[in-house]
Amino acid sequence: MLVTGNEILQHAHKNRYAAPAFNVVNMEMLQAVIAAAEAEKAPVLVQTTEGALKYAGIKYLSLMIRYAAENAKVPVAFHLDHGTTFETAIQCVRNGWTSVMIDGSHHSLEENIALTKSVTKVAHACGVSVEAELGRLGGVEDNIVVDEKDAMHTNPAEAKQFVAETKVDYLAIAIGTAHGKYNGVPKLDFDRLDTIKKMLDMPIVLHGASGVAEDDIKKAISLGVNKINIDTDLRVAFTDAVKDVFAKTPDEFDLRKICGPGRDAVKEVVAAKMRLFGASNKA
Ligand code: TD4
Ligand code: ZN
Ligand code: CA
Repeated sequence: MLVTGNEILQHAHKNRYAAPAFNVVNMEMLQAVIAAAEAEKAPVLVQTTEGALKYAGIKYLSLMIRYAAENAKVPVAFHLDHGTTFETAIQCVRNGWTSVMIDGSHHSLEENIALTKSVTKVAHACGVSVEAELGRLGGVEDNIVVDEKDAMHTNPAEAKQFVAETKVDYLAIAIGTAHGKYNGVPKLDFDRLDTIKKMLDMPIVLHGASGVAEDDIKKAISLGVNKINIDTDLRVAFTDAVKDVFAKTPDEFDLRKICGPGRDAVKEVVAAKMRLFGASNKA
């Protein structure tokens, strides 16, 4: 069934687990996520970036994902990941998304507050939940030194002010993760997470979670992370399976025999993440 992001994240916040959020760009990724969620009896967020909207088209994604969510046996929220403008966020609200992220993390605090506020005002009036971000995620190649790290990671006092002024439903924070593949092993700032969770007492979101050690994921959940974004691990699972098809049958040209194994591989990774996040059997 299609639900708002808030319905899933409030349940996760109260029951101290993390709802998984997976990026999809096509039918195979979507079907893999929904099939795994049903098999694991897990609530799930299906999310699309602006890049996905550009690739597939807003109407294609909207109709396909709404159909999948409405017919799923588990709660599914339909989320915009890293929306950068008021216009994109509201276009998604108009086209059936039930949760939108407005990412003003590259702006000044004041500008981030103003942008986020403009989105929460309209989205909340339409019954759509809102995620925002404060602090900056590392780039994958960044070799961040300690003082820079302190400047980039989410400031707890600012987070408190940000949430009070913007009325966002859940907040993405920067504690040392990065999007994409890591060069080394990321070191997470757990004390900061603990402080922010205690000060805010609301659902917290962790981005860039592909490649983070399983024990660190578990620790982050125990300290109050309630939504975890995974993209890279799914891309790798899909493409590894496709590479395997071509390694075994280099002349294959039936798309179903190429993308089908990709879909199966993604389903397995999604199910494993759901178990790791404590989301299995929470639907
Ligand atoms: O928000 N995300 C996913 C980012 C996806 C970027 O997609 P585009 O290429 O369309 O912009 C995450 O936090 C996931 O991070 P991960 O480390 O798992 O990839
Ligand atoms: Zn992200
Ligand atoms: Ca990552």
